[in-house]
Amino acid sequence: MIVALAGGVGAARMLRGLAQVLPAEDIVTIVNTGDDEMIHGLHVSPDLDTVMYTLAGLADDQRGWGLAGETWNVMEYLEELGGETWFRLGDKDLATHLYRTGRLSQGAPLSQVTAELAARLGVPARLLPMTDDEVRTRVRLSSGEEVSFQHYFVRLSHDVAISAVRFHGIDEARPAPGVMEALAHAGAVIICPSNPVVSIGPILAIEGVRAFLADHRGRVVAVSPLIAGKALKGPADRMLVELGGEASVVEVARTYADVAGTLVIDETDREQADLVEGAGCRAVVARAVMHDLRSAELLARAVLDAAGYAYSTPGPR
Ligand code: FO1
Repeated sequence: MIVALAGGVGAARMLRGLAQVLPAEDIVTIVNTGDDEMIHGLHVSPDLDTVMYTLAGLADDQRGWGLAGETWNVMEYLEELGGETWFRLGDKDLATHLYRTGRLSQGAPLSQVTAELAARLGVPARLLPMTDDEVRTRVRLSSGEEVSFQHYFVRLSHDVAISAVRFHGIDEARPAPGVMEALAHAGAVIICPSNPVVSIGPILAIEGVRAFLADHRGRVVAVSPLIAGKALKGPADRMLVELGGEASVVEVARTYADVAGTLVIDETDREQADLVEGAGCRAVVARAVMHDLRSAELLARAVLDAAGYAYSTPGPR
């Protein structure tokens, strides 16, 4: 069994690749919930939904969030009414949010609600929120104002400089049921190519997770979300620079060196392999851009090989 630590789109693609290679019951995914927020009174869990919809084959791959074939009647009417529509919830996606919020208000924990939704959507792999407790990523803009993560990411199109990030509630948060057990039984732990600061950072900050991985870093493999100094999607490259680092695989290695023995980097970053090793991670070079299912599968194989994880499905011809 392997455990994957996951944020949004990059992680979802990696997981789709892993699901081509391993039986679904051998994959447990621990998902960031720091991006969660209440919008229109509904509990939004963007990373959980991106992973869930992708593994169910329902995601809109172009947009990177929400459902394919979505309609927007509710948002259009809300706009006519003068309501706020900067965060767009499609008509079908709204049903997911009504279900989640309804069950949470009945007292069901997020891990339980996630399991229910995943089962209804036919997602075979296990999805665990990092915690059932409330953790909210807060972003300090260079103006000094502090805003919620979705305000920064969606409302401001992450087009503003930042000076700090913090995870409100992290000190009181405990790992969701199954998180530490999955890590304890994992033959390998994969840190998906997600934003190291705001997607993987909150998971590592949950009590016990960083210390556990540090003790088992030999079986932890991270995949760089930066390729030739750029994030394929989202602001990871700019965030690393604005927070005092650099946009490179070497910076990713510095961020993960205490928890991951190996960092998988793209072929275009091959020349930085020695610097990655100097920063504390063994460097493994692979094709890290996932354009389609095939390239995601090949990357998954490279990552499992880097972890020394034995799997039995035959390789591609
Ligand atoms: N991202 C946007 O850029 N605009 C949106 O209107 C938007 C709506 C949305 C609704 C549900 C959902 O699960 C995700 C949504 N996202 C939207 C994506 C999301 O906010 C971010 O991509 C993640 O938080 C970053 O991982």
